[in-house]
Amino acid sequence: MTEDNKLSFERFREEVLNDYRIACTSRETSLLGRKEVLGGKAKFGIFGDGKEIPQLAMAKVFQPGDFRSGYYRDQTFMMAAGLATVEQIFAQLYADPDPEREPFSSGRQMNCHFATKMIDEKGEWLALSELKNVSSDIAPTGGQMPRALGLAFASKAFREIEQLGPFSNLSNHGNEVCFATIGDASTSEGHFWETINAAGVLQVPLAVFIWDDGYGISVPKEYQTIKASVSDALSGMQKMDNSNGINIYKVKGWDYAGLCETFEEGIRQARETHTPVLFHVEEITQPQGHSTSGSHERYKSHERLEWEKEWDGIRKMREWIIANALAGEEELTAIEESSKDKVRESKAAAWEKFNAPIKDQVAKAADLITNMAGSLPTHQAALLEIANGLRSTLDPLRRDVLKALDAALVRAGDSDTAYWTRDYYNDLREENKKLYNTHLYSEGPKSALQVKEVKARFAEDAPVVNGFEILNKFFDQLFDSNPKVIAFGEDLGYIGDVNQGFSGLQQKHGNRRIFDTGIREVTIMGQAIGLAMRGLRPIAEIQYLDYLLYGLQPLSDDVSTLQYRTAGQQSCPAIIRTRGHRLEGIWHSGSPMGMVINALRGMYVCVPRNMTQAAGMYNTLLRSNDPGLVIECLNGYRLKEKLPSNILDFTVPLGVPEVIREGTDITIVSYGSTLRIVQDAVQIVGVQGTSCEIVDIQTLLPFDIHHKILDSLKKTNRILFVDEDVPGGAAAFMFNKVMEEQGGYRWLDVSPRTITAKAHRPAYGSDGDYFSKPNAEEIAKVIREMMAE
Ligand SMILES: Cc1ncc(C[n+]2csc(CCOP(=O)(O)OP(=O)(O)O)c2C)c(N)n1
Ligand SMILES: [Mg+2]
Repeated sequence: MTEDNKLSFERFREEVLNDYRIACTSRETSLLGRKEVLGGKAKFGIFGDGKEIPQLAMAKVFQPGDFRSGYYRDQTFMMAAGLATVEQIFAQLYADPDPEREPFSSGRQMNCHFATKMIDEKGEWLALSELKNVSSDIAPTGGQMPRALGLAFASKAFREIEQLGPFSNLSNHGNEVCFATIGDASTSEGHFWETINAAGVLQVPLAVFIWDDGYGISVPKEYQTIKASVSDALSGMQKMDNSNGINIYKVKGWDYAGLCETFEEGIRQARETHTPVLFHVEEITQPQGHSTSGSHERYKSHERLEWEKEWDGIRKMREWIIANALAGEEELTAIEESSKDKVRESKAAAWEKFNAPIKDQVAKAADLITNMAGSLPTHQAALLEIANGLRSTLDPLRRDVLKALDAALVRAGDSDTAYWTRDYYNDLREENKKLYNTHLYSEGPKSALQVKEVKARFAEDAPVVNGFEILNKFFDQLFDSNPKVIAFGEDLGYIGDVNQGFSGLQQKHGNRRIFDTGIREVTIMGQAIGLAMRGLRPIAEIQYLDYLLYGLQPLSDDVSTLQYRTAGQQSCPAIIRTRGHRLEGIWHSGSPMGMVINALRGMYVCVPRNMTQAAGMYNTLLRSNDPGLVIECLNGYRLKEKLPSNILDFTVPLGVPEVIREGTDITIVSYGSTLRIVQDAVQIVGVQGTSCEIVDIQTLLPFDIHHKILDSLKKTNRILFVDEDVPGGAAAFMFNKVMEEQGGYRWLDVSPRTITAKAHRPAYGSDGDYFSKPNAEEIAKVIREMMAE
């Protein structure tokens, strides 16, 4: 052996032993983690035992700039990539809300749901091209796949859109690969198939790692997958020399050397040629079963359990190290022992640090209550019992402190001696609010609510054009001025969307920035998510509001929760554009706004009455980090509107209703297409002299943040909420907001009403519409009744 050879052998040996150490450390983390849950120190545990070896290999090819979109089995990858410590993993297991100690979710997510910081406190993107990036994990199985497609697709955008060249902080010419991990059973989800098909069509650097342990909780893969093999089932998607498609590899989960080799080859191709790759990693085990919620002895055969022991990846890696003379028995045993010690120490440190602030709170609260007891003889015994109860609580939590303080304050009433206790109680309430109730939306300068209002201006001779032409002119100027904007959807590219908002714009701005997609709403949303998380500004279209349901899951589970679940470390400023409310038939005139706003807390929901307002809302959203849904009026594209002269610069503030008709007798609150029906009704009652004030709420989320509706109600003392949703839908939401939150009930002379569509979907044809949706005559009748009451 030459000196050089010796050196490289020694380096190789060290790398392997270091990997072995990480594998042992990770395994011990899983074993002790489960014990912590069963012993009552944590509520739930799910771990990556059995998946250690492939994740070591995966981490080797994961480079700065790359992204991971995975699921709860990836702790070994996180450790090997230098993105998680054992102490942090235990901090998350204990739900430590401190962002320093639990950097993935500040205690908001279950354990092994990882993330890395992508934006700073001001909402500016970090230099992602230099960082190893982990998009925040979610629990819904397969939910990581649409996002993974989008993260990979962003690389394609950065490589192919010339104007994005200067953003080297975000991408290095699109060389970044998105690593998606998924379990064998989760590949049964439609999300998986839709993603793989789209990736194969689009040719994006997506690398999918399937951890095949043969089970989805208790259900074996024979019940999940054709031929019980996802790679066999996918084989027709294999890329050929003259076709698109994906590269498919099969590799054994215990074969350390084979895994390293296979991943290196597949990832190299994905990085260079943007060919998606799928690694079917078979023969993986689950030493402790699925999670702390069950035991796999209940559903796995004796033979299977024995097989899992024999084919345990760490055991196989150990055998391989010895067979290749990289280390001996003794050296490996020493590594195993020291790994165990390290995990034990880290676990203890995490527990200690998690408890320290709570212990302080317990001590302070108990002292305050004890002091109060001294000056309140009638309640002394009860107060001392509360204080002592708190002091002797085993493993107390923040809520125990608050419960004790609350109980003590109830006893003390408004006595002066309770002053400091009350003060402390209020401080803690504020502190806990910060820990648990922040970051649903963007906070700070990138909040959509911080965007300054700029009013639309109209020249004296402003042209009056069709609604769609307003949008078309707006999008044209937008694409001229903002290189980060990308728009896509079904029929959006070549024909410029079904209502011509983008007509002619693909020809002008290029098919890399404005393009058609397949009919696949889930992954259209995924593309939007990935692009937005990587610092671009996607406008993704759902062709009709009725089909938003197909894309609702990623918006609800992923987009809407992202800022909250990362405590503000990641943002997804995607804009989802759709059209709805009123046209024809069961699936082209829906207005399921209650469903939308209940599913999408964490997004803003804009319901513009015309296309000018829509443009202003797009402008507002584009200046912020908040994700938004904009629902254009399907029957409004051919209505005439005046073209503003500052179409790219004016903004519609979110959460600020507009009084579009002043009146003194009754306030009618509505939005979108329904406003035109309301206007007809107002004409009818006007004949009899009733003066109606019409308020356009403009956005459902946020809703009337300055209580402008209350101002109107104070004047008219009558209020009616009208929309086209089902009974109890968004009209009930508006009613609740004004009555309860704004205290509107105090200003009522007659009982408030809602008018909605019928509970069934709207029937086809003009009569179907008239008798399914609210109509002008019906609204007029209710107004008359309210005036007579
Ligand atoms: C949409 C959805 N359905 C059901 C569940 C409950 N669930 C959590 S994990 C799991 C099984 C997943 O199995 P697999 O994909 O093979 O991953 P593994 O846990 O075996 O690594 C199920 C059914 C879920 N989290 N999300
Ligand atoms: Mg499985």
